[in-house]
Amino acid sequence: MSVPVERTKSGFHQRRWVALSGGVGGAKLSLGLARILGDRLTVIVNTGDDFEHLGLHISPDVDTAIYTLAGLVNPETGWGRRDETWTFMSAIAQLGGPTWFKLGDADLGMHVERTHRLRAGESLTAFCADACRRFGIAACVIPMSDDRVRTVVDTDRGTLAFQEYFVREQCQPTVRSIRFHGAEGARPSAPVLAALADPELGGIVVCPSNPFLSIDPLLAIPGLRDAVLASGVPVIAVTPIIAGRAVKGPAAKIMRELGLEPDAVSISGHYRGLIDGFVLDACDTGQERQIGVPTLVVNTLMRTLDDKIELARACLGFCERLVARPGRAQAHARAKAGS
Ligand code: FO1
Repeated sequence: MSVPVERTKSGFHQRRWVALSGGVGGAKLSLGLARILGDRLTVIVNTGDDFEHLGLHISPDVDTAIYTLAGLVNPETGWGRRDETWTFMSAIAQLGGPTWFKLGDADLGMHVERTHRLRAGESLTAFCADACRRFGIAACVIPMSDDRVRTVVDTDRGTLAFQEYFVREQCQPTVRSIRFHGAEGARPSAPVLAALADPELGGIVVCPSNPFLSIDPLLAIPGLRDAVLASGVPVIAVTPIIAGRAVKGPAAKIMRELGLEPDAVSISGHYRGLIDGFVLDACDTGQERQIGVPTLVVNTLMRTLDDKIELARACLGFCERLVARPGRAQAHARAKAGS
């Protein structure tokens, strides 16, 4: 059954909405939200995964968001572009260069142009806005900051830069801790702060991205975390764990390594003090009793576009039924001090 895109103007359309997102899982829900909200959606994206590779500035989660919203993403991987060719990678391999991080030919255009424009003094935020316009994306995709933040993973095989851990080592090392270099001194850009302080803001949706690797880098930027806490609108989070397993990626493995049970209760606990509501999967019915905020139990697995739109609509409706808890900033500070 096809889910109708909103035709009549419901409450959703009167307001603006913010999604906080990492890579593939976050982009899927962002696409559902974008189909309903169009230019009333701002997606604030993790840049802790960014790195310099082969002389290029790679911004994987931002590109995943842009390609997904533009309908250009590779449906098999969830990252990179569909119908990609790999001549550049073959040439690098022939010359004995590094091939562990795969850059397709069309994708390469994004990295080359971005690197060139950043070196010419353009901000990452401005480049993303221009790319969105050129790809015909109505929603705003904004990097969390124009300042350099780099996720590093302390493991049993030493400290690894994020992409070394994630792609080169295939998330095999055991994680001991995760840090976000530069986050303490980083500032959210003006568009990030404007989106979070918009008087028309209806709510903030924390996408089903890996909380530890993909959402924590955003929240580690003090100005961004404070803007979310001060927003005065409901904040909800969607679980990336279904029946004890991550839909994609190493979230469940990392949780076990950090001494946490990989379930919805732990994920909601991780966001304690930040969120006013939590969305868990129907497979995990029963866990809502252990979650200390109002819950919504729905299908959170997004296989089709209809699934994405349906989950997005459920999230917006849930958000509209919630009120932002007064004293959220203080509650969050207490939760962090106690954890
Ligand atoms: N992920 C992989 O597992 N292997 C790759 O070779 C790879 C290349 C790649 C190139 C461009 C891009 O935008 C993303 C890419 N990703 C790749 C995905 C990316 O490393 C991760 O999914 C995210 O950083 C985690 O959200």
